[in-house]
Amino acid sequence: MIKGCIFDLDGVIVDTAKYHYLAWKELADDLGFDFTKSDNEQLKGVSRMHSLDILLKIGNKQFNEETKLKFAENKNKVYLEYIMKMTPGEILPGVIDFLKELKSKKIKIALGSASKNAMTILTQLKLTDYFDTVIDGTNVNKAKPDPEVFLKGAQSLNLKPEECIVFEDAKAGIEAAIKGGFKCVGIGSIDNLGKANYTMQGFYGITFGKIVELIN
Ligand code: B16
Ligand code: MG
Repeated sequence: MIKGCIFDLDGVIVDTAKYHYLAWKELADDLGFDFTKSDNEQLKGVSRMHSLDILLKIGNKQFNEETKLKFAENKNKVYLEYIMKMTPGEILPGVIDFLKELKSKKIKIALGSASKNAMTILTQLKLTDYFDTVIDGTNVNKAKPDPEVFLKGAQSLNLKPEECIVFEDAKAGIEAAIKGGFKCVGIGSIDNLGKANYTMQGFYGITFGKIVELIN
């Protein structure tokens, strides 16, 4: 029986990928190479430092650790400027109704994100009260596709993995959920997320009851 839901943040609750893109692009521009929106797809769900490594590989650039840490810190400053301007109007369609339905049915709610900025984003979107627990980039050691973030989420909700559904937009996140023994729903294209128990474009027009039916 499903007793909990664990949500990824970027790409599931809000589209922060566009702000990550603009901030990384600023760095690429400074370093003198092209970074396209399609390149940005490779950074979804990936940690900040790993994202930087991918970006530098695209630009064929190499730097020492100290410089890389500075780049990442600067990128985060730029990213946070965008985040601080976000409003609850940017929450993806259907998300609030879905969270309200979960609350009314006493289904527990966790966040399972790679982002170190997750709490700032939830606060900015006025969503913190919906979450029973938040597991993010500040309290995990192993990045997705390792299941650590979701296992910690389930543990913190006092639930077993098989009692939870993970909602994820990144392939690595779906792999993490499967490895951890969770049911999972992919948010996005079936081409990318085909391993999920069910894939949908977003939460608009769907209910928790319907999803439970579909994944069984
Ligand atoms: P930060 P998610 C991920 O969030 C993003 O998809 C990914 O693009 C980003 O690099 C990562 O968070 C780290 O973010 O720099 O804020 O710590 O999809 O796991 O919610
Ligand atoms: Mg994501």
